[in-house]
Amino acid sequence: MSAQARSFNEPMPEGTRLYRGRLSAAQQDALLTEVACILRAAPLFVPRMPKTGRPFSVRMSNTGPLGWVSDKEKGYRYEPVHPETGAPWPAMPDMLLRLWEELTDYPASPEAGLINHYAPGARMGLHVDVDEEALEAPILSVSLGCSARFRLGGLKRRDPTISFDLHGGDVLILEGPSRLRHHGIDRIYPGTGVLPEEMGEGRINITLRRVRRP
Ligand code: MD3
Ligand code: FE
Repeated sequence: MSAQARSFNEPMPEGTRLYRGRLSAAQQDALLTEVACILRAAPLFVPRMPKTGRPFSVRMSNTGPLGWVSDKEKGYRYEPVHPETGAPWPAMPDMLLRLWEELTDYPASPEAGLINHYAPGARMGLHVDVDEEALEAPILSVSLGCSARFRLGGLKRRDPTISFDLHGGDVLILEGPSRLRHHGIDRIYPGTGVLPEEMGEGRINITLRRVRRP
């Protein structure tokens, strides 16, 4: 059996829930239309690593009251406005708020919807998400467009990892004992999905996060 076939059926660790094909093709199209509208008001920007200023290969934007940003000078943080336009982030689509309500039992709304855009060749190295004060809240991720190879590790950087593919329409929830796991995107698979014309070829991932404790 190939590694790919084996990992496909791998049981998810505790606190990791994968809803394959949770969004229908029509729902994915509707959400992508909303994302296109958000990106016209809040264009994708290139985040930079703290201290070195090295650019990410993924471009980002945000929806909701807070957005994740990063630059050389001030590093990783949440801000209420776009780093280049200074405008507040566009409101979070109802569809995403409803998905959060339906799939999580967290008693408050997500504050940040981080939009990641992966062009062919873009990747995201293994990392943990720890910039949120509300670490007891789940993270909900929606994949759109091209498929990607996702890697999920443990609490320590060198812990063993499992890999599986995320496709357009998949929803992944990370909570409890999985909330602080390392994770990353090794690659996207060009030609496996479509985005609206103005976004070019690639993959969009939206992660919903609660930042402050309610
Ligand atoms: C596992 N994004 O924006 S989403 C990120 O596909 C990020 O764009 C990836 O990692 C992407 O920080 C992965 C799935 C995800 C999100 C948060 C997690 C997996 C996670 C937090 C803990 C463990
Ligand atoms: Fe992450």
